[in-house]
Amino acid sequence: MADMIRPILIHPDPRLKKLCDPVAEITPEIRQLAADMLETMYDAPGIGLAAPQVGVTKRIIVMDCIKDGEPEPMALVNPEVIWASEDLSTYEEGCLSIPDQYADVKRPAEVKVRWLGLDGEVQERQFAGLWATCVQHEIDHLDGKLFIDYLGPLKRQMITRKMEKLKRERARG
Ligand code: K1U
Ligand code: ZN
Repeated sequence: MADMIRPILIHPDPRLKKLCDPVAEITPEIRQLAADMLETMYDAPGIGLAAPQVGVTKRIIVMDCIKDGEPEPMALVNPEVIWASEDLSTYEEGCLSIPDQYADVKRPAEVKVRWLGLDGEVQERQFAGLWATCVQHEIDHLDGKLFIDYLGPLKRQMITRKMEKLKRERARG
């Protein structure tokens, strides 16, 4: 089947708050979902995307943090952080489910992640820089956590109200 751009859910949505289910087996449906997610991410455009953002509450993320040069699309099934550095780094994060809102978030500067590849092989890699920020942001999505959950309640509430307004406007057409 041809790859498909799927609609991205906008916060607040109960599917973005769910703990996602592990993937039991790499099937053709899982491979198609990963391909659709990459298509959706590049179209947005974004540097990452998690399955719940397209309404599928399974533990799958895609990423490509290469700014210039050859694209490096990655699909990670059941990703888990198995090591995190003590040193932290701050990045002004955005989210395709919270359009046009950005805020500084502090996270471990480097993380080692284990996941299942689409070939069914277990893989491990240490991420640094933007890749480390992005992979942690995407794994948070699988645990129902958004970058605004790291902010204070007033800032979080202000952004949530803006998103409710945006959704009302989009619904009116
Ligand atoms: O998960 C998402 O919502 C995707 C998000 C990932 C992310 C961005 C910044 C820090 C951590 C994680 C995005 O891709 S937002 C869009 C974005 O960052 C971007 C868009 C176009 C060019 C470059 C970056
Ligand atoms: Zn996001």
